Amino acid sequence: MGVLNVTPDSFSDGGLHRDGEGAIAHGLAMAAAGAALVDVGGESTRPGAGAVPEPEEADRVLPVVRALAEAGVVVSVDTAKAGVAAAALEAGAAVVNDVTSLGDPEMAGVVAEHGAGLVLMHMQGDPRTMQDDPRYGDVVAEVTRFLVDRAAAAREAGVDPRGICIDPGIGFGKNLEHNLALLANLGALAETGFPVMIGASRKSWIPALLGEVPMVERDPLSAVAHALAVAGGASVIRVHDVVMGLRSARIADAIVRASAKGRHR
Ligand code: HH2
Repeated sequence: MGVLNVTPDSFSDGGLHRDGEGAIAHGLAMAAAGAALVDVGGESTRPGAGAVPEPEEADRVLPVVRALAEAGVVVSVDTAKAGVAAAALEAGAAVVNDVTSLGDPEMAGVVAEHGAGLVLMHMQGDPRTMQDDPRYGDVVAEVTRFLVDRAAAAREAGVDPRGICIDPGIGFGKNLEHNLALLANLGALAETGFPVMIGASRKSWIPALLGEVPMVERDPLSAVAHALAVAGGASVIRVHDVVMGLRSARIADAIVRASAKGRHR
């Protein structure tokens, strides 16, 4: 999944794809580079980010969603608002990526009505305060339980369970230790039977672990984490650099498949 932020303030690429034409070109380029999905977002969820009013978010994402869908790109819309999701699905999006996991009570109904796919992500708290002092007893068990519960709620509301993907939400109300525990134990999530998505791209776990690393140097480091995530059971990685993400995921996937085959000899 390629990240396409049509925002002025996203943490790593804010302002880069603000004008519609530039955003569309970048989305087409990511699809041409092999992204199976392009994730279009109009509201930053970086720590401290404020809310964007619905009409403004819709104005940002809809022309981009429409143009990419018309060009045959499979589009997901990164939104927590059912109104934006509905308009994006009408405009041709196929998937809703909801970082609040149905925080908007209308969201599941909208996804069900359109027969769309749904990404459910775990977040502790909200973006304004989530990194202040996140705490868990057992982070892996709590995140898994939450996502299974949200998937059941989506299903009850009529969402096709075959279209549900779960995401532990790297960096969303998690300190370094929490992020590493989740990345190291993706098997617990994969065992739920839902495909697992990981979005570790360029996030602050990198400087938390290594000390300051400029944004432009973070893609290969993100690729290491994503490759390990694929080896650990992730099915989808959400990346800014699609070429690097895809190549590293394919290497991890090939090694895992070879090792599975080797066991049968
Ligand atoms: N991370 C971000 C946004 N949406 N969705 C899912 N499912 N998983 C993630 O890890 C995830 C997400 C944050 O990254 P980015 O879009 O690059 O930044 P911003 O929120 O500042 O626009």
